[in-house]
Amino acid sequence: MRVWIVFLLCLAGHAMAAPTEDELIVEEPVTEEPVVEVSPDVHPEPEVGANPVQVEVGEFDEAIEVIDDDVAENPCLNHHCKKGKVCEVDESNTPMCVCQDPSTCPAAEGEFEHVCGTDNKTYDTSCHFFATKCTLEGTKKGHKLHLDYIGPCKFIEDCLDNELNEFPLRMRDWLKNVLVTLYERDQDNNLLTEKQKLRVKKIYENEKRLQAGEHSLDLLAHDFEKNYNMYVFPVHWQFGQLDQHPADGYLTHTELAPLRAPLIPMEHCTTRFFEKCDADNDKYIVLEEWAACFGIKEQDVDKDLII
Ligand SMILES: *[C@@H]1O[C@H](CO)[C@@H](O)[C@H](O)[C@H]1NC(C)=O
Ligand SMILES: [Ca+2]
Ligand SMILES: [Ca+2]
Repeated sequence: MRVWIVFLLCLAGHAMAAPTEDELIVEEPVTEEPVVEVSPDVHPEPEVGANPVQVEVGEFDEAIEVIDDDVAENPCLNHHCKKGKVCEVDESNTPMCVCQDPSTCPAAEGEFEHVCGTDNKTYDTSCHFFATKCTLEGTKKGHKLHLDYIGPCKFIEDCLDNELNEFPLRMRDWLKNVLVTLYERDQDNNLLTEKQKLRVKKIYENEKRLQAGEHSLDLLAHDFEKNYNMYVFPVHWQFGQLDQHPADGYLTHTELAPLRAPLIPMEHCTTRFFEKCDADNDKYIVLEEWAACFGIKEQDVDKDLII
């Protein structure tokens, strides 16, 4: 249970950090300058107003392109490549993206930068991982290789059936608490849209709401039964947060990564849970599958709730 709270605090920390960092930039633009150098492997700075879960997306999204502010004569300066690739010019000075040599990736500053691939191999940093994946492009091995989780590969114990059933209980409660925390902190910075705020307001102001904290599984199950309606929106909201690249109603492995990757080392049922979520086993999780995973009834699945 404790790990969920830590995770929540980490995410909430991001939400808090974003505006503070921005204020610093506004007040002291000079001190920020040396850090402005942008390269594909630098972790993107959280934007003000970005959702904390979303903030992490850049780290895992293979399709996301890094925006470089410098525009100059070098055609590469304005040419964006996806993760794992760098820009090079050919003989006619035309920019093109080629696989990055993993040895040119900045060295890891610590074990926390290591990532574990679905090949159960530890990569020094996500840069090393994506550069390696790029060199395997077009091969079956490369197609199957994904970033599995944050941190070095480790032994992850099997998830037992009864543990698997507990997982959504805690995750649902956690999603609800993330939203309420965002709402509480959202007085000035728009982490939520007006529509979303109204929906969370109802949860926030409900006196019967189970407060954040450690709760027994019995209590969580009881609360879900009694206050079912409070869980419907948070489950939809999380789907919308993840389904962004593109927002097409399908969650890919890459889109799920910002939620899944940090969770796996802490919660050994994560992988099995999301595998089971893809009920028809087509590698995509659609809203209906997602909602069912969290115990939301079919008749309460509503695409309009995501907006
Ligand atoms: C993955 O690697 C770790 C560390 O090397 C090892 O302990 C673990 O058993 C491996 N897992 C699988 C499924 O092979
Ligand atoms: Ca999508
Ligand atoms: Ca599916």
